[in-house]
Amino acid sequence: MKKKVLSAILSVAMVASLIVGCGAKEEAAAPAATEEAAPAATEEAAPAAEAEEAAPAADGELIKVGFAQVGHESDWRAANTQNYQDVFSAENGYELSFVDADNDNAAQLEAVRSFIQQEMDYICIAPIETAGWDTVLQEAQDAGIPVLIVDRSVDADPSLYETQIGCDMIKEGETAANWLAEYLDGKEAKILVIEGTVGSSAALGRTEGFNNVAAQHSEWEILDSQSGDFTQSGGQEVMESYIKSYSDFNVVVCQNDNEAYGAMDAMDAAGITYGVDGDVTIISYDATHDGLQYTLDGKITCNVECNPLQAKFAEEVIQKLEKGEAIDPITVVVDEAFVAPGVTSQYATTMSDEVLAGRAY
Ligand code: GYE
Repeated sequence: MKKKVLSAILSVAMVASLIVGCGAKEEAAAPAATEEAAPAATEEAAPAAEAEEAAPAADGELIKVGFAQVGHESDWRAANTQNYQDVFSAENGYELSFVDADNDNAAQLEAVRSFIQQEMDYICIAPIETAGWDTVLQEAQDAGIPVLIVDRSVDADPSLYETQIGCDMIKEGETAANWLAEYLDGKEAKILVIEGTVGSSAALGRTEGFNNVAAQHSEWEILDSQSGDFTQSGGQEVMESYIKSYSDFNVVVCQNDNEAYGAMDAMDAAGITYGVDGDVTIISYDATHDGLQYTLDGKITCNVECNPLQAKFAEEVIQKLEKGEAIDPITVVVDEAFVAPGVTSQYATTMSDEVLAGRAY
């Protein structure tokens, strides 16, 4: 099992609200709510400096924010949760109510309804799926509670929420495929895709973006595309089944780093070589610390970033709303991509020890 020290540290920091036990991050934990986030236990995921400037509400009371989080499926998610808990701290003027929906749509809707009942000042939702949000968003609007859609997007009427903050998933997919075209330079590709959670904007967008570019390459064939649910075990299971069904493939696209770890385990067990010196080229998304370590090691050849440190953008929006200032309807969190040493690309930065050292999550 490929694990990392930071995950373990974060797991300890979040044990009260999130994780059943250290090293058991893929076992289902019941959705849990906490009043006020535990103080950060790590330097690594420290909040951005801007967060420290946040002022408490004008009347001196803490601003009540409910955060309906997707779950704890990945290292990206753990870093995103920690970042919200750091930024929306009591010291910064907030009372954060955090719910881990454990990738369960019904639990996430219930969390939002309970935030409405508790009369939160603001509600942040990282929607598991894009669909099914209109009714509950209308309920929040009727209750006069502003909603911020964070990380992933929804397909609801934008007048039902204040703003959407997140990465451009379609662009990430296009970056991955543009890089692949540059890398293969006209060579044939037989591609297996391990998608993220079905119906999530992260999976939909990365698939759409990749396919947009793939459509221009008649020398590419996408053999299969199945969901690994953004988890390591999901990535491993899908890869094991692909290995049984397909004997001839040379590219595996994993829609997040954790799926890539599982896919690498499956290929190791089957004696399939991968990476810059192997038979199979792996593309991953997220560019978390461990993902970039594998990229530096030449195992993942291209890793497209999605930055989980997004809480400061939500905090900025809330501060503006507190002051009655105008806000942007969309904030796009900027990404880049990274490639293994020895690979150069117009789409990506070549990995080095320095780049890895700068990656805290
Ligand atoms: O890529 C994955 C996580 O929504 C961007 O969700 C996020 C995705 C991220 O589980 O690791």
